[in-house]
This record gives sequence, C-alpha cells and structure tokens, in this order.
Amino acid sequence: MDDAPHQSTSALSRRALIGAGALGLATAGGMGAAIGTSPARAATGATRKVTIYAEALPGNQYGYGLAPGQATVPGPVLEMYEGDTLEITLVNTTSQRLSIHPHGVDYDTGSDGAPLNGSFNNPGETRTYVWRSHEMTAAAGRRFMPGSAGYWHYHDHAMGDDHGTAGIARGLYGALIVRRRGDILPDKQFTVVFNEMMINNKTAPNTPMFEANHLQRVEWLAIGHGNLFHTFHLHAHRWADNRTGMLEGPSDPSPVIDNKDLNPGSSFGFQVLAGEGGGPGVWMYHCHVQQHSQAGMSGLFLVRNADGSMPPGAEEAIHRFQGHAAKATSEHSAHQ
Ligand SMILES: [Cu+2]
Repeated sequence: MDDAPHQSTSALSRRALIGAGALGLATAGGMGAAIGTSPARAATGATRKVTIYAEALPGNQYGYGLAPGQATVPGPVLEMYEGDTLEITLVNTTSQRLSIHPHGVDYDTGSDGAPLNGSFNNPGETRTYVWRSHEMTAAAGRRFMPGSAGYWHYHDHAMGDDHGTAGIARGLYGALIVRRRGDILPDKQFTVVFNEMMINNKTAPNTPMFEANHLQRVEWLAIGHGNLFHTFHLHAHRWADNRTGMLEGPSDPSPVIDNKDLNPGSSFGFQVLAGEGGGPGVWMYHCHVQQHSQAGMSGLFLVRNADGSMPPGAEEAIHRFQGHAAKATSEHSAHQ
C-alpha cells in the first residue's frame, strides 16, 4: 500500500510501462528492468490480458493492484491505444461484493460492473471483464464519431449498494488512459483523486508529494469522486483545456487554464513540463474550493533540479507545508 507521502517510488514511469510491452498492465515485478527499452508499439486491435487483485487494506480501505499484496489507493494506471481491447481478470480477495466499472470505453452488459446487469464479483470470486476501444470514424455530413481516446477512469460499482458507493469511498478507483497513436508519452504519471474531502483518500500533510526533475514531461491524471464540487489547481503550470493539454498549433482555440472543475465521476488529464516557466521548487496542487484546501485538500509537487538535486528552499517549504497543513487540519476539525 502506498501510505507514504512521497509518491515518486510508486509513480509509474511511462517508459517502464511501454517497455514492459503491456501498456501499464505488466505485473509489477517485471516493470523495473524494462525502463528505457522499446518505444511505444501497439498493433491495431491488439488484445491484452491483465489480472487485477481487489484487496482489503488497513484502515478499512480497499484497493486494486496488479499483483497479490500490491493493492494501492488509487489503483494502477491502466492504458490502451484506441482500437485495443483490455481483458481484465478481477480477483476478489475480499469478503465484500465488488466489481470494476470503466468510463469511456466500450463493453457489454456482462462487463458493466453494475449489479443491475448481474456484473460483479461475489466475495472470493474471480470474473473477467472486457473493455474495448475504437478509433474515430467518418460519419455522414462530414462529421466524425468520436473515438475512445481520453483520460478516463475506473471504479467499483458493487460494494455497499448497487452504485458502489462504499467501494469508491474506501479507495476502489484508478485512472484509465486511452491514447491515440502518435500521442506523446510522458516520463512520469501522477494520479490525483478528489474524493469527498480527501486527495487519494488522504488529507494534508499526508497527501502524495509528487516529484519530477526540471523539464521532465509529467502527466497529471485528475479524477473526481464522492458528493462534493471541487476545482483542481496546479501552481506555476498551465495547460490547454483539450484532450492532451497541449496546443496543436499557434491558432489552436483551446483555452489555456491552470484550474479546472473536478466533480464526481469526471476526469481529465494533461501533460506539462515540470517547472517550465516557474523553474525548480516546491509547488502546490490543491482543490481551489477554499474550505476544502483549508481542510486538507492540498499536496506538493516537488520539481527538483535537472540533475535531481534539491533546489534552494525546497526542504524548508516541505517542512512548512507539513507544519502548516497539520495545523490547518486541526483548526478546521476544532470548528466542526
Ligand atoms: Cu474540493
């Protein structure tokens, strides 16, 4: 379980995933050795199989993992290229009914993950879910039907009630990326889930501290859950409000933003170059609903120097965040 505030060790390297040949779906044990090997390659219509383990975690939490004993909150980043199929064997190691339900891709009722369709794992049961994707297609009137590409997500839809309310509350969620061929691949990925008054089911100062070296390409995966309205803000960086976060030319009309609504069930992603513009340092990411950030919905993005060393003032800023965040949380609790 990822219970340390430092996320860097568990933040999966994009190149590691591609190198493993399974687009983020290799077993965790095989990942490390593959860093820096083959470039992205995926045949149209490829089917990839992955086994995911749903497990109970300390503190009444639950998580998805790619190997037994490796469940995390959020779960692993799952990736596919448009046209590919993902065949997920979900092993339910828990005593609870649960499932895995995707957003953005194609699936039959039997892979819906919803009790409405009888699609879930009973306690201890193993079940296979099939997620398909497709490319954009030409339609009548010079229009196009959208493909599956996007920054999506997956979550439980069966624990507690027919909507998976208890499973989502306890951590059964993760990011799902469907890429278009030719998309630029990032060096690092950070998943940020705003769930009720928490980030990745934690509050400051125990929220993840994401790390990258100056100008590394980092991909932020933002997901909303729960019952509250949130807004995601990242300091010192900005992105285009479109599918990738990057402009496709000098006249691309996409708005450029640094703050975006992140409400229950919604998701978005974008890529930035770490510290581009602002340089190395410690930058905040947080919910911009003031009561939420004040109550602990904030975290740190440490942009190290290009050589990996700590920039001036970074240690002090981290200590300041840990002290102030803890104080803010306790003060807020006192007012409840
Ligand atoms: Cu919020």
